[in-house]
Amino acid sequence: MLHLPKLAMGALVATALSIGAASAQTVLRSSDTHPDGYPTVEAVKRFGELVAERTDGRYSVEVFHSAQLGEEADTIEQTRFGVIDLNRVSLGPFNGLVPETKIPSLPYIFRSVEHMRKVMDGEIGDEILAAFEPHGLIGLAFYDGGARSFYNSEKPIASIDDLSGLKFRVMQSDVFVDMVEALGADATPMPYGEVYSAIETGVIDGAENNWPSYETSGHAEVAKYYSLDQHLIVPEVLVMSKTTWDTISPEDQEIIRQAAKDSVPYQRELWDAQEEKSREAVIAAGSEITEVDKAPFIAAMEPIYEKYADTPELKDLVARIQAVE
Ligand code: BDP
Repeated sequence: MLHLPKLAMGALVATALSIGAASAQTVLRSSDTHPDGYPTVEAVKRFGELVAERTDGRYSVEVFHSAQLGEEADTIEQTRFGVIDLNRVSLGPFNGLVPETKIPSLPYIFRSVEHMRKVMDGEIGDEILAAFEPHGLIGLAFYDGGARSFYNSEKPIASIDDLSGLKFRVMQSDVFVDMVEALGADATPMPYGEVYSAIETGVIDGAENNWPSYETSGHAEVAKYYSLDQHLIVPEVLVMSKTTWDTISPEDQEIIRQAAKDSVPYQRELWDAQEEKSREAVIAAGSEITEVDKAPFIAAMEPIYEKYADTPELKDLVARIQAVE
């Protein structure tokens, strides 16, 4: 609920009269799979505060965390159709819809988190944000999702050979299915919320994710072997429904874009702290961490690049990302 002082209220009413009542005090609903307090959830809340402040309360944001609005594949569809206004999701589940998102989702495309930040903060990032629009979404900003590594309930993984015969859950994208299969393991795409019980009941042996997700999802409780292969550094993205976007004045659209960008440094600060906290927490709770020689993993990914960077434009995108120092 918004509580505005009288003066601000007067200004709000005047603005509402001049640009149409439909945009007065609109609460934008935003989805996130993560629990309250998670860096992405907190960053979207901060974004909402900036939006409310800068639009004099014409717009505010309510974050529905913990997958209250559904699992990501479903909430993405609902966002495209304007049922949900905003969504914070990994780029992975967009791979089938927005071809450009496949490239920053390729294994080992980024040399480090710093490399990823530099690319996504620059021209290439803006180009990928713009690529959402023909698909009913407006890309607003990228957040950090750290590096993802494999974990499982069976044994420590120190080499590619150790992966053989194990079954891993991946996000819903063919890129990740092929990635796991190229390493000689089996892959099952599955919604995030189903992974815990799938590991617990032995339907799968493990999954792959960053430290904060590994901890906060509880997966660490049922899959204690975590291998630091860091095969993916997939950015997270905040998108808005184009249906909602089109009801917003150009001035407020600009405010919303800027507020999203302005929430990025805050998310990164929270992210860095959370990674460390989660890593320490899972180790204290008994997770066993294995160092991995990444070179053979990187070499095994060559066919994935050939298959998914399958147009001159996408090949060029790979080359341009790799060229960023
Ligand atoms: C987390 C991402 C989240 C994905 C989840 C997953 O933040 O958007 O849903 O991984 O593996 O790291 O599905």
